Amino acid sequence: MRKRNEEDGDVLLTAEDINSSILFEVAWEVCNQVGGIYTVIQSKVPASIKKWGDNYFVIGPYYNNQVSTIFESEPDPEGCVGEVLKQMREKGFQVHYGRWLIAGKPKTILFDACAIEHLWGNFKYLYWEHHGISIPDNDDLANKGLAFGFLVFEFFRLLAEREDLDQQIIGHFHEWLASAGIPEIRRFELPVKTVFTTHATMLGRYLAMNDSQFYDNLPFYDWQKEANHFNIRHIVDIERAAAHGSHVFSTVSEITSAECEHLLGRKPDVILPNGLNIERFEVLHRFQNTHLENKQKINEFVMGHFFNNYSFDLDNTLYFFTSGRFEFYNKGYDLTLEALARLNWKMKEANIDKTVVFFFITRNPYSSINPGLLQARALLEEIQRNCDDVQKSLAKLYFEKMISSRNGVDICDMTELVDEYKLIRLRRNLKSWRTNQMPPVVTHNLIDEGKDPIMNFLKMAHLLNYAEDKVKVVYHPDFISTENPLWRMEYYDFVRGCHLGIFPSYYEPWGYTPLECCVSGLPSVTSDLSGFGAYVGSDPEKAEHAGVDVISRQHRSMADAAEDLANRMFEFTKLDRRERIVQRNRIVESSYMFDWQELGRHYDEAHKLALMSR
Ligand code: G6P
Ligand code: 1S3
Repeated sequence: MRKRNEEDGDVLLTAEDINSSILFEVAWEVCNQVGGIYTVIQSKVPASIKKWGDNYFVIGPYYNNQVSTIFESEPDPEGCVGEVLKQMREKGFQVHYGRWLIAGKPKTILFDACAIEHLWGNFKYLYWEHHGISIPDNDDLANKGLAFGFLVFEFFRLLAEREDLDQQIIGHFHEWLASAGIPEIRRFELPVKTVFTTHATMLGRYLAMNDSQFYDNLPFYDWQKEANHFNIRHIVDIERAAAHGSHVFSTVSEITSAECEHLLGRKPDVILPNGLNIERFEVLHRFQNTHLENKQKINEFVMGHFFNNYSFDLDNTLYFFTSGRFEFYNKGYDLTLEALARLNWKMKEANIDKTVVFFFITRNPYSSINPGLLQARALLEEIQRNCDDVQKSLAKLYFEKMISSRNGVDICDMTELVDEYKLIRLRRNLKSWRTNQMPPVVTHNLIDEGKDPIMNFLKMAHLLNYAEDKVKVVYHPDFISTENPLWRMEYYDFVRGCHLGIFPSYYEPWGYTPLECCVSGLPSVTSDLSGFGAYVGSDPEKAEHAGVDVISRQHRSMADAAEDLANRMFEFTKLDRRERIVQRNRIVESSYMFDWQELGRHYDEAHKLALMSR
């Protein structure tokens, strides 16, 4: 490709570039939520449409059981794209066209890779013959990704063949699962400008999980040996073929760029930091109320979880949390746990008159929600209903008695107005609710609690929700949702109701969680080994405004980093309510820095570089 030349000053995408091109953004997570890439594409759509208008499409996989609620079919669009979709159907492929039902409702093409399972063997043979890459039969996902890659390639081949197409085609591919078509596009020299963005490297993720000296050893790994060792050679091969085959290669952060250089053998041409669609997040002037409303919902959870055994002052309780996929070391759960044990000790020593409830929100196999917790929650709701009932009847009787009284304001003893039966019912409720059993740490029955590293640490550290602990822990091995009977709230509302996010990752190409805190007005702690942490931390003033505290993990012992994290949490517990409110206001005001309207310019640069490439 033609490398960017700073002196040219010509990397700005112009209106003419946009009018004369069609941009197809291809990702496995279009209409298919798996992880962080879904957030990238979905949040970026409004800004992409604002920039590209009608010349913007997204392409993803078709999963029958998943698309029904988020995808709406439409007749094929007029023009070349619609014609190609018809041609593909005539060839026997299952192709869907419509709108992805998210903000911006982008024009969406979905290819069904499962419907052509009979062709997978063929694709595998071709891929091996053309690129020397062999996909094993037992990796179902890789096979689907490969078939999807061939469908995308076929789409671009037919589109590029059309004589009535007078626009340049740009294919922007995200992550290895969507990128298998790139080497084919290049092999056939299709006139398609390709951009490949990797959001991590597969090998990096595995190595970081298994090597505590990952960053020091990065320049010295033998990628083939390691890929074979972890049994992910075919994925690394696809990743490398896409990285080397694309006109423009990109990733989400400097830290992952270094990883790409060493493990994939190509340095990314451009870094594409992730943003968010800020408007979606918060009506700015309301956000303090939103915090309070959602905190009250978390209070209900906490009452259901703890108060049948002992209680504490909710007005002096702080909610801290971490969340993400269950990668114990990569997400820094080990460091967080160590810091929590230290925080508990520090708060007790300093006699801090507050309680911290720390939530681990992640996903780990479980058989069911702890039935005891469900029952406690149901009983609590019944107590609440019965209290409301007493309150209502009392108000009515009190009112009637008062207006019929001849003794002025000195009326009656209220307790005599309450129906005996209702009081007995309440007493019974309370008796069956109270328990001597300690509030559990984990909310679900884990499949393998004996081997669970969070549980093992907590047991070893005796951080098990004793009444005297200042730090309580709730380990919730599932994501929060409105369908979950323990919560009945959305994850983002949960975030808004908390006070502090803790994300000291060891391996994190970007890391949306601290960014999500920022746009919700919450301060957070992250590490210099996360892409976002390093990005925001390179400008301390910016980091301070955004409420992001970046702790150093690189070249530092675990004990040292844990002490640092514990101290930062400890300092937060000393803030009073007014200080927290002021801090939240400042943070939310700075969130515009991470809006796609601002960060989308990096994507413009990648697309311009692609258009300039030969
Ligand atoms: C928001 C509300 C206030 C409330 C406060 C609680 O700012 O507008 O009415 O007192 O949240 O803040 P805290 O940090 O104690 O949860
Ligand atoms: C990846 O998802 P993950 O959690 O597997 O992509 C995300 C979006 O770019 C990124 O935020 C995250 O760090 C990566 O790890």
